[in-house]
Amino acid sequence: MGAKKSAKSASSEKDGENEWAAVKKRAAELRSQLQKASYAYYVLDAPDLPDSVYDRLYRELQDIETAHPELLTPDSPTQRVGEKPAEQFTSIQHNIPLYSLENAFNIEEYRECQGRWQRLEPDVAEAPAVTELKIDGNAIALTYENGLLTRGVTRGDGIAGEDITPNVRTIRAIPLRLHMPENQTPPSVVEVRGEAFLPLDVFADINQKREAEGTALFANPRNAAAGTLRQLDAKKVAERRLDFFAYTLIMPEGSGDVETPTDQWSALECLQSLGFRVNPNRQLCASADEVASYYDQWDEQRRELSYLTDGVVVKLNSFELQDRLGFTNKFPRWAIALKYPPEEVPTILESVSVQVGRTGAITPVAELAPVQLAGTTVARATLHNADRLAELDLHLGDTVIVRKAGEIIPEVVRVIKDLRPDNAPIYRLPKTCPVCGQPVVKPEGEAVTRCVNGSCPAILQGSIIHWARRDAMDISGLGDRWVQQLIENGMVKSVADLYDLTLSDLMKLERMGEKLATKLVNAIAFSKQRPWAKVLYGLGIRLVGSTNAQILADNFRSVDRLAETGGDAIAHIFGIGPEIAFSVRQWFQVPANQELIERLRATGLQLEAAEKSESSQSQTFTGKSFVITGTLPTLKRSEAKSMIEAAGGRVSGSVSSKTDYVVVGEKAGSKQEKAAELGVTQLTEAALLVLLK
Ligand code: 3B8
Repeated sequence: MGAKKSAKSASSEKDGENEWAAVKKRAAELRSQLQKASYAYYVLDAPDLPDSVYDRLYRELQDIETAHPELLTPDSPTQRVGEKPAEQFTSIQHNIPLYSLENAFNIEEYRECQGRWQRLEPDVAEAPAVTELKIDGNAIALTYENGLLTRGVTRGDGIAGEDITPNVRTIRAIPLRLHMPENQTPPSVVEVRGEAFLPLDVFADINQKREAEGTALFANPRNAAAGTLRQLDAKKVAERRLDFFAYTLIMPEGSGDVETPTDQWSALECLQSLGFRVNPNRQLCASADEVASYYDQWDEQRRELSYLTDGVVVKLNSFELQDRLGFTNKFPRWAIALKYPPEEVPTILESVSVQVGRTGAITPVAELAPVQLAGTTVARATLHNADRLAELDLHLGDTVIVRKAGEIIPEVVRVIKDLRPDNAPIYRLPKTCPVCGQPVVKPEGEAVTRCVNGSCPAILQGSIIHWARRDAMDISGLGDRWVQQLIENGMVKSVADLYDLTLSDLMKLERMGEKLATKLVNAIAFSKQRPWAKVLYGLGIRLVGSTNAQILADNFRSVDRLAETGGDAIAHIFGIGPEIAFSVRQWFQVPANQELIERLRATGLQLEAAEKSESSQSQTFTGKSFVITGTLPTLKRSEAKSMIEAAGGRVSGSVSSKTDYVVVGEKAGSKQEKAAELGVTQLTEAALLVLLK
């Protein structure tokens, strides 16, 4: 695709005017190629350009724009992230109000509503309706003038919203320029409305980060999306990976070369062809019965989606009929939200119990009057930690709202203070560990309260359960009830004791049969074969999750090497850093832990890496040399390095003619330039992962 020519070489070909014209043409070409690729990637879900090529084209365009700022256009793909934060959002009046939808809570209410419309317009009886998923996000309105995105506004109160244009520009599912067939003119003004939302995995990541930082958690993806849209720093918005589904197209007739749709179904198709992401799970329904089966079908199926839906939206398909029915002062008379039963319900807080985890973290748990919630009975819900408790200001006897979102365990989201009984006592976390009775501590700046007694039985129980995890030592059958008994009976005081358990020891446990006991003894014995990285993870050192354990095990091929290495040397491994290094150092300095290692060694566990397997001959990257530069989107460099090495490749620090591949990330500098100079193949992280597969 003639993408090789760089801005520089283009400029050396011709002079003056000619040169400028050529560069200008090239910039337009690049913009169009990048725009097409983004559309294929984000909207069609069918990438047609390798990331590496995309990145190269992107950078070429960036270079041109830096050299010739006059060629920079507002719809350039390089302009997705606004550099400077807006002062403040300005209020903007909507040309046409952003109405909200009337709610129906079951199919009967929908039929009643349809009956009311029908009394106004008898044609409603026979009229087809479009059903769409109701995305649980934030409505926004986008304006395109002569094909260019010029404005993005929140719903606000429906009459006026906030100008969040720089933030909207960071959303990849929103085109900066309408997609038009060659030589066709876009309409002079178009308004597109839709829902901006956060996918569930992105939401989970955000809250996980906030929990680690000790910042207040977002209650749900919708609030998180709303918070993100109103962020002042568009760069932060870009990091949050908002997504968007378009559902309304407002386009005056006879403007440009786009045919004005006459019904909702073709409007959705038109939106898609203009470059928007449109939810694919729509249906044209001929009757209320068909609406009912769509509603039932998605009540189940929506759980498989990567975003939250709280109902379906039913719209009469014909725009002509919509116009005849019009609006009440609040809602359209041709569309309704048919909601699913709420997954948040009120109940009474009866008491609070306290759990102690493997790290000593104290988690308050609400004991509730049982309620039906999303198909299950809920009697307990997490209160997370002391900070969250303080935020909620919980009193015993309070009416609280519990919520279950997807797979997540139920949690208490709010307290209805107006319903608080007189004299209801405030709940405070205990000052001592409920299991061992030792004082608990809450380090400044951390949200978590901890028991720091190394021999607290709760911590021991948690650490044994962690040790037995499938991704650690994989001891199947060692469940909570056995672990608890083993500890209570004094049979196990550390994970090393597991390896001394005999069949007859286990048979002493309540309800333990011979068959089960045999299985368990075998599973424990078998775990001695687990590799060093899994053992290291199983030890449960703070901040050493399974990935970090793998990195450490790859860099320190035995426990002795790791134990004798200074914190600095550990911290210098890519992906590890000082905090983790400190935690590792600290762990190995505790005499009890040193003894544990000696006992595990005596037991015959794998405390060093196995020799490289003989299969290394035929690995993907055998004999290939790699350089990694810049920040990769998801992998730490150390992770990329271990993956390359695991596939037989070598990773070095500098690019030379002997380098086979350069893996490039964000802010890749001179190494990438060198690679380009030498003609070394460049890979993005995505490309690397494909090759590794
Ligand atoms: C008219 C049509 C409001 C909406 C609408 O997924 C109107 O269509 C609206 F006045 O709010 N959350 C959707 C969704 C929301 C609306 C809609 N369609 N799919 C949604």
